[in-house]
Amino acid sequence: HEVHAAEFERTFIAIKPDGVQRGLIAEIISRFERKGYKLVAIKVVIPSKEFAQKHYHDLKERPFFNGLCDFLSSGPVVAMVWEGEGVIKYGRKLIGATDPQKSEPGTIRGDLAVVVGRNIIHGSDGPETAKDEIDLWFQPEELVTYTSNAETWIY
Ligand code: RTP
Repeated sequence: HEVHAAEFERTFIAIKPDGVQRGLIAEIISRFERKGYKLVAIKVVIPSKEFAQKHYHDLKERPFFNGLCDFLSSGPVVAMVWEGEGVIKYGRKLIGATDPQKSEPGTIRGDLAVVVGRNIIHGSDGPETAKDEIDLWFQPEELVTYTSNAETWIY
């Protein structure tokens, strides 16, 4: 059938400062790319603490909130938007459980991280948060709509 980019969902994925400092950018991007998802926005940013607090506003009552926001703003983050069928839910599957002690081998956190406070990557947990997070991190014109030739073979 005919594939239109508009029918695919989008999710926000961020490589946190630990993933960047450990040289895991290409490794992480590669897993989403090989799966068949499409990169539609990417940039490197050092978020301010205020920005990190906005990103994690849902967790502001948690005891680890302050440390988490300090950490996210401690260095460069690779902010991305990935597009594809089921990418929000399946992206979380590629990432693995929040606590790397519990994530399965084969997942990004299972293979590449050890503790929950340094779990190298973030992914939106549902359609509403995906939309909110994309809007927080990106201007609309930073998102690129295009058809890749591979799509006709992936779908
Ligand atoms: P994420 O959004 O980053 O994929 O994580 P999540 O939904 O699986 O987990 P969430 O509960 O939303 O936590 C967000 C991030 O907070 C850090 N965290 N630290 N006990 C702790 O020290 C603790 N618990 C959570 C993690 O970096 C987690 O990814």
